[in-house]
Amino acid sequence: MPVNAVTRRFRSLFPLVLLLIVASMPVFADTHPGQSALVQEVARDTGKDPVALNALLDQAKLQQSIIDAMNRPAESKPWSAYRPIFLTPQRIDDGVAFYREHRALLESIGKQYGVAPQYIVAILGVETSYGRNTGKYKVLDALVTLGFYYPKRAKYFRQQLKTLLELPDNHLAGPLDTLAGSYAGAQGWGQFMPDSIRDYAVDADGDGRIDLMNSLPDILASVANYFAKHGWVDGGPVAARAQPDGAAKPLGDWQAKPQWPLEQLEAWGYAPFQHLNPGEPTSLLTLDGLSGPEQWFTFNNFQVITTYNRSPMYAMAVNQLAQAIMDGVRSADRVQ
Ligand SMILES: [Ca+2]
Repeated sequence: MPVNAVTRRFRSLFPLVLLLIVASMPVFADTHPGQSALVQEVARDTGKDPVALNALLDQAKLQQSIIDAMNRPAESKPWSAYRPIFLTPQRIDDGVAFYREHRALLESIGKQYGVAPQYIVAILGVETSYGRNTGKYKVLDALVTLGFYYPKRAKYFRQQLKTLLELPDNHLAGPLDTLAGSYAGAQGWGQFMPDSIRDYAVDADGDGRIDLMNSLPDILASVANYFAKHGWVDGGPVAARAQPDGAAKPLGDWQAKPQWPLEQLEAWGYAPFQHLNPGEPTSLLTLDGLSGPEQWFTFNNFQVITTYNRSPMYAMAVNQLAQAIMDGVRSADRVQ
């Protein structure tokens, strides 16, 4: 046979040979779609053992209840209905008691990070009722379900799953397959997602471990550090009521980022109830209150709270809970 005929013969067999080689390789079937690609990335970036990573993911389960929770229509309650969920007498009293019990620690962390401690307490109050409801879903199930089976937000949650797998063991409250959290995979008293644990959580008690479930210093300092890194201004205003006059200029949608100096809004017919720096960068927020529309000036620190949760009602609830807690602490101080 001429040489080129042999080559041709071999070429014609080549796909078959390739098929035989591939078929004889061990088969790693993904338990979850896209699992092996993720494992390869994590192993490449961290040097972690792919066999152990696969074993972790193999035992994670798709939970339909997590997808259902994500699909529940976003609650578009007016402020008049949203506020009473968080500003309950119980939550305020518990916050006052928490503040007074842990005052020295709170005030020392507040000073270190330049963040008013009542705002740290209010975040814990709104997120988990001061650590009472940190979530019952397995974090691995939540992030596998949303990262692999929830196309609408898969990109974000796959990234959170990747970060979770990449975190050093001493950044978590326990072994990865035992962690519990919200249906979205948020962990601890402050409900940190894995990217936030990686970027903002701190080991404040110096035991070499970041534990957002069991170490109060770690929990409080991590929230304070989150705020500080997002630009909290120590002593700066958060929000203040505005009184529009009859001819107040109508403004467009509220923006989290302060848009105008306060004096500009005053010139447009919105009067502050209290003395404030006229140059303070401000946005104007309208909420549907119990007795009609409420106008609020919102400032830089309000925007910082919205980095924790984008909703302006969330930020306002944190702001008002923080103030109610501080009022309660001060009146308890006066009684003593
Ligand atoms: Ca620690």
